[in-house]
Amino acid sequence: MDFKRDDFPEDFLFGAATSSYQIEGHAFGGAGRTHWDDFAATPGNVVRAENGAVACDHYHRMDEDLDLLAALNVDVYRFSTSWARVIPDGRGAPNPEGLDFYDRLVDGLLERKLKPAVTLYHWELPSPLADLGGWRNRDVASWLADFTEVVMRRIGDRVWSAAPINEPWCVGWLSHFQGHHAPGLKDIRATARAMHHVLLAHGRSIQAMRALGMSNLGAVCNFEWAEPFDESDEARAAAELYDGYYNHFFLSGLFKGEYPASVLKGLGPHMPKGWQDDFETIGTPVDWCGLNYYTRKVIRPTNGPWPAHEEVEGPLPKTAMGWEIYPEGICKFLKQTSELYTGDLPLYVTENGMAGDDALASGAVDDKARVAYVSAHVAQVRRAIAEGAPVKGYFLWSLLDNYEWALGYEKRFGLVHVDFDSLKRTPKASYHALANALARS
Ligand code: IFM
Repeated sequence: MDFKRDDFPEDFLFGAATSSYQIEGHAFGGAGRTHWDDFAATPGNVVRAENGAVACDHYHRMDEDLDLLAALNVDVYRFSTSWARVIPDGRGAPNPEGLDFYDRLVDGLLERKLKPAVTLYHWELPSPLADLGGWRNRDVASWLADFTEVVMRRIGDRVWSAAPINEPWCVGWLSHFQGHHAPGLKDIRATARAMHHVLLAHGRSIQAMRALGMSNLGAVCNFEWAEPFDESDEARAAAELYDGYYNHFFLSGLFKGEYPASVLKGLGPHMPKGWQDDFETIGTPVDWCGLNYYTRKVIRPTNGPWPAHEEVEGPLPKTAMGWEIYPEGICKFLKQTSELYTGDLPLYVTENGMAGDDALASGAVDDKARVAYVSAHVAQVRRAIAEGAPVKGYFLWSLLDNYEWALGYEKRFGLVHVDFDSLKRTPKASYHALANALARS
């Protein structure tokens, strides 16, 4: 890496991130069924119909993985709790084994002097709640608040930070409009409801944690820079609309108590009754804001129905996801977020990283491309700080190669290679480079 810990302010934190369904092994420990199990079992949804039943078997290999984190010299571990592991039916009786697992995880982190940063929901909705309409049902806000209380009554006294939901755009748009993620809907009415309810649930979950006396609570959104295909007014408007429902809808709801007019033009008629009255709950104050950033998209107009645009392949070098590498975007979003929405509130880059063609050769993985990607993005984080953005941390996605959702185990984002047959972990060159960069002198 071409940076060192000393290049950053004393209180700047480095971390690594994962999520429950992507690494734990959902078949273990009494976890209930989730809509990802159902989605993956439906032909055509996921590469090779793979699911998270075993994943990285982190459930049984937690100590080995926490040792890897500690030796990486990071300060924070961002992980998520599986709703169906803790409450197998989504509501009702908790699973003691599930709560014990997260209890051990938090203690294991603290023993290693790592800060536990928990996300309550990273996408594996319990199937019985999906049966009731999932994110389309307004009651999801109460269900999430109840789940929050069960988890935080157990670990809330020891976590360093907490956020209710990872990437509301993925929960709302990607899963209900594009159908790429569970529950795999392509339905504008479902989308409008899910995009609003995800924020309502966020607010209720924050309130539940405040009621328990917790602090350092935040929101984590994802961002993609939207680039117009050409100079035309039509292309510019298409990119602005993409920017609206991807990058502004959620921040605007959380921090301004309104949704962008351009997005309401399409979603407005499908919003749930009385949505305008929910902003007080949605805007329940938070202590920080997290940004997940990977790429930009080039957008061109089409003649179809709203939103009447499409993504086209851009000219920049790409990762194994086919995503353009555009480090400047991370600086732009950090500055824009503080300027337009969050002011002095601490910002964290809660995810950044890349999928690579990371083959094992003679027991090692020489992922130079990832070292270059991380170095370039971290340089832009430094630039954002120099230009006034209150950025307090940067977290790598991901510690381990893991279940990349609809792409199964094909795409490798890890600093640590995982052989999905033997489950052997092999730290990649990027892991060693990051450990060196973060070593305290
Ligand atoms: O793997 C995902 C993660 O679950 C959420 N953010 C983006 C990552 C890479 O696609």
